[in-house]
Amino acid sequence: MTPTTFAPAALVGSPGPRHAGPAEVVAPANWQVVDFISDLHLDTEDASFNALAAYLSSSPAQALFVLGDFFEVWVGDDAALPGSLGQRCAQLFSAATHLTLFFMHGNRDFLLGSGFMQQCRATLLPDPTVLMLGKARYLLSHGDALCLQDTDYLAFRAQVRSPAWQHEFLARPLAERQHIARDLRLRSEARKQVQNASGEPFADVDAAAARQWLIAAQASTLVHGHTHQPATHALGQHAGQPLQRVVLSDWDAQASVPRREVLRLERGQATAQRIALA
Ligand SMILES: [Mn+2]
Repeated sequence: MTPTTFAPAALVGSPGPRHAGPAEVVAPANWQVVDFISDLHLDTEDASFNALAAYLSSSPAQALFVLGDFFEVWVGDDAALPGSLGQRCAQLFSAATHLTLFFMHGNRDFLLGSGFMQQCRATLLPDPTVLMLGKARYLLSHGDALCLQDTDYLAFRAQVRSPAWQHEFLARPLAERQHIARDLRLRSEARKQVQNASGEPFADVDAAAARQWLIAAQASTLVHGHTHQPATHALGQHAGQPLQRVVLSDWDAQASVPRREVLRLERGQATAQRIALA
């Protein structure tokens, strides 16, 4: 997928025909602070929505990357009807003019399209994408494609990410798409309960695959979400450089201690910070 062209076009480029690799975002010199969020799973204007609104109006960052599953479900940009959650979120993003905004698809909101990006004044990035901040190269991903043990999901993913499936799905009436999405959610919940009862751990990012992605992208840090297991994992070394993956937290307004976390990179600082929003 080529990125939509809403952000300054010079920021997003492909690495060129001479070397294969992911798309790249080259941070301009004025980006001192870059933030990342993912897995808000918004489906109502709850406390997470309010925290997001406060964050967007006050963040010291110059850029925000939303690495997937911002919405619990997205059935097409035409669902952002006046007064809907989608449109209210687009209003928040478009008002945050001090931020350059990027979105990546998650497994829930993979149908976010160029119409919604324009409403948000955001740019949709392919998964994965490299962010170059000074000399540092970060590989950004939602993370679902790296959970190699989740073979049922990967088969589903291959199906629903195909242009033919999406074209056919988006041609259906909105109400029908919402019905199908509800059905898929119920089935996914049921699957989760079976898995919980079995005591088997949920599929996590495959370390060898993550290393391969990093090496191919000439990056040392993978930043991803999806697993809802915030942590930093060492991934050994390559060419004398330590490799690692940094996992974003999900947001949960219902948790006993509500979770709403931003991962923050500052230019020239080796370590990312985790910021808990009030
Ligand atoms: Mn996800």
